[in-house]
Amino acid sequence: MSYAEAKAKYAAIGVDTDKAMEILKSVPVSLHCWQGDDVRGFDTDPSKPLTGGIQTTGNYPGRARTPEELMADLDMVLKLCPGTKKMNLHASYAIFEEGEWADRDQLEPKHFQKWVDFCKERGLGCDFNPTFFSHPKANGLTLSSPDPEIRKFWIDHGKACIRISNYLAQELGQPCVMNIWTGDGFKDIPADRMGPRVRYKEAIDEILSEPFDFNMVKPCVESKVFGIGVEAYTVGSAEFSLGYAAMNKDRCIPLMDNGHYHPTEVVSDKIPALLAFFPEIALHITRPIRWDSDHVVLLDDETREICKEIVRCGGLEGRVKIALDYFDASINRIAAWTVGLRNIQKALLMALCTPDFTKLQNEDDWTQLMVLQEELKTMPFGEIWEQYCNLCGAPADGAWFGMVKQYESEVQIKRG
Ligand code: RNT
Ligand code: ZN
Repeated sequence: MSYAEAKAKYAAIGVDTDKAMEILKSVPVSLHCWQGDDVRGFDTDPSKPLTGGIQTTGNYPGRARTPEELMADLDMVLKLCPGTKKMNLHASYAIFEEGEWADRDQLEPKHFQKWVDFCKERGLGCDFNPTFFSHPKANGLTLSSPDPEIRKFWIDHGKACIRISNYLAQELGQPCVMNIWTGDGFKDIPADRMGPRVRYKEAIDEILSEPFDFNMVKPCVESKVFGIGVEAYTVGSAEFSLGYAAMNKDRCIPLMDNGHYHPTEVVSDKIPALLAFFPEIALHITRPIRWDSDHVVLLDDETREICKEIVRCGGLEGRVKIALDYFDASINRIAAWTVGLRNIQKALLMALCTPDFTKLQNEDDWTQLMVLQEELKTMPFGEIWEQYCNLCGAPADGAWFGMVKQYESEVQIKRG
């Protein structure tokens, strides 16, 4: 089937596929740098395990070990995926001069200048994350620590990250979403659940007292339900984070990661709930299997439903900040990155090629709604997707994996 034939089929159900592609082309999706090196970063000993309740598993060869390798790998992903991308960095990806090093509380914009150059050359915006994990001072609580010195260290880190986010936003001329996530919590039943939360609240208040323009720097708070080694209690729980964002709407937005809820809860349903109250929300899209396992995003039902809600709720006009957050070390990392990002693009395009069935719902015509929604699943979407890839100058399905295999044998496999 040709694109023209597929387009006609969609037109018959009231969908303008050209318009769908036009809209999607300019929607930024934030690409997490940390899939390329298993969340290790450049500022700590790469042989130390990750802390903070996150984990990568697998030992596939070819992990990027230096900024140059990571940037080269990112270039592959950027080339292999259609659509508008934005970079997403963690503070631990600071790039130091030979012999230079700065601890997290001393980080400066200059440590991200090479990333700014990278983004400028490619016309990308950049999002940012303070790194409250994988550090000697992050062995227990960070922002919620009862130890004032530890707490101050991490508050200073948060403030430094506001300044860096502002630098990224100003240099690149695009808002910078700065996400605050900590793994603060306890393995076993705490004696005091309130103290850490009050300290966490006050610490975020202090971080956000660092001056910034909310039009350019968009601080978020990301909630979580539990982590490995942090099973009994999470300081930044769903209610805590949502409460914080709701009480600080003039300077903070809530971030939902779909790996951070109980298994039968769905973020797709939470999107309109939050958008009824917040002008802007942020998402980390991932694939949890039984826990927050951060598997590569597939074109599965919930990914499609999340994208459907983003589109249906007007999220593409900037109200929903879309970012990826998964890390698999057991398969080729460039393929992992690419599969996930292409799937988000596919799911968004599918959502944009879905007729608005609101009228059927309002008329209580659930029979027809089911029939039409089911028939949509066998529409010739592949042709629309291929056309979109062509339009964006990205390879079609079937044409990109060979390039990854070639790069793997020529570049990645030769890394130690
Ligand atoms: C961890 C959170 C957090 C991290 C990244 C690396 O559970 O999802 O967003 O994955 O900051
Ligand atoms: Zn996340």
